[in-house]
Amino acid sequence: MAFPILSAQEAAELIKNGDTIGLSGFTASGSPKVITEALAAKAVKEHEEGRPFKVSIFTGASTNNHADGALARANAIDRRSPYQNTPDLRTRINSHDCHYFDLHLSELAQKFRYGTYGNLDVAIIEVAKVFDNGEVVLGTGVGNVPTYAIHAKKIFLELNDKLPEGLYGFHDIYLPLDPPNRREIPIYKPSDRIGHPTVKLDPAKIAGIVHSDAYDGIKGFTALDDTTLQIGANVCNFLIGEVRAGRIPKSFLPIQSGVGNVANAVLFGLGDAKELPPFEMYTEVIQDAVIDLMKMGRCKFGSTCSLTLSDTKEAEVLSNLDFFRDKLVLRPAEISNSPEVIRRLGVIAMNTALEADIFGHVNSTHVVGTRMMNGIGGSGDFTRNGYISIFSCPSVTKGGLISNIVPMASHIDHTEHSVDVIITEQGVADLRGLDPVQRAERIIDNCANPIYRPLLHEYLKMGTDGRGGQTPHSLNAAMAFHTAFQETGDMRNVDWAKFF
Ligand code: 0RQ
Repeated sequence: MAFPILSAQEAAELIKNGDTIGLSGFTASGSPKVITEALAAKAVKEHEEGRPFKVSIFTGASTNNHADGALARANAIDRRSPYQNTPDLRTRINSHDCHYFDLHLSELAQKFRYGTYGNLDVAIIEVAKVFDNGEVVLGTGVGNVPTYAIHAKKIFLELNDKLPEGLYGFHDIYLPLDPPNRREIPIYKPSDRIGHPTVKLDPAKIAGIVHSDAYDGIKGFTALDDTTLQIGANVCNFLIGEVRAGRIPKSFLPIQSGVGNVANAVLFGLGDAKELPPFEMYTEVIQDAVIDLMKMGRCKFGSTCSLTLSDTKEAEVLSNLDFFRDKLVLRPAEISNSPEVIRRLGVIAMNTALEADIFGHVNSTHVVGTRMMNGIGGSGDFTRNGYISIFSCPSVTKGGLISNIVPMASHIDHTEHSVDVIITEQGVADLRGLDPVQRAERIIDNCANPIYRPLLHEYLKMGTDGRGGQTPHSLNAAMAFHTAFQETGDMRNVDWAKFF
């Protein structure tokens, strides 16, 4: 069957104000680029002519500047889920121009299939190849494509000419049955394949193919510095200690690693930690550092939802696909992030905190409790179900004006019940088996920056001295670090005397 070839503008013309759209991709990779740019241009024109134009956007995770970025600048996004990390969209979310709901990534597909979020008018899917029967080979990110493909009334394909057909075979597309008919997802090791290399689309739904050769535009990471290098070393030393003590098997366990500069540094550390055996990953994102670890033989296999690689690293992988063919599998988000599989495999979950409080609650999403940064992403899927759940972050931010260890987290994404270990460049706080006061002492002594330790100890003492309770917060003072920062720009200006 010959599918219509459209320009990006022609495709955008077929998308209406109020439509709900599902986009391919995950954490930028594999997201559409040219139709979303054209849609943003259409929105700008509609707004200039006095007509409303906004669409709802559902994805696998974050997209790129061509999708979230362009559409946010055009103020064309009404509703958005489950994750984003684009500065322009962040601004729209925090100014209430866009209704963003922040969701565990593993949950979206099934909720969509049950109709929780309504109908899906359009899916825009980046592909490496289209077969005449409507089957497609996806690009470097899968996200929720299998579900969006079923539910969308019409589908536009972005056939990206830079994606080699050799990507055939890297994907493992599997849709679980939904409750009450769900059976086990039969993955028993990261490299198990349980599905199909292509997504089978209904050819009647394919409204057109748009050619593209655009890159996702993913930037490399900030150069490692003393702080991030030390965090990476502390994580690795902790893991080595766990293996020596027999709490992690000598053969090791699969690793999940989050996104960002800190996660990148942790991965870098694993390259050097030769006492740990070569390892496998069961994760949602594979970033540049993992590709280097594969070339070094340190990472044997990666199960992931996306290859979130800088443009140069992506080009390197795409031109050496045969080397990576037996080392990578790309899965839908509900499988890469499946709580069932994560728990079964015993995944070591390693994610990043914006701030952690002295009792072990973690804020990954909200700056000073109010401004959305990115979203919870898959960090909750892995943290709640991991074999060991580790959070790392620098002890201070903005040259010490902000302590990332605070009396009470200003927003909580991961509770004390799920967080096993907190690690900063100062050291490691292993919280397992400790009560709240013991946890607080360990986090303050091992993880807080020395410039904040006395203030944090004083806070804890105020609670343990008089107010009691198993988790001895002083509720009137619990947010004093944050209010000191808001009022004076420096958390060190907290004055406990004001409270007692
Ligand atoms: O701001 O860029 O203005 O300097 O936050 O901080 O230290 O560079 O950290 O890049 O590793 O990202 C939690 C955001 C960390 C990320 C977060 C400021 C700091 C800087 C970034 P600037 P760093 P990273 C897998 C799992 C949630 C989703 C997740 C994230 C910026 O890891 O989004 O884990 N995680 N998903 O200055 C105010 C604080 C701060 C602070 C840092 N306490 N207060 N600002 N910053 N701490 C992937 C997926 O789910 C797809």
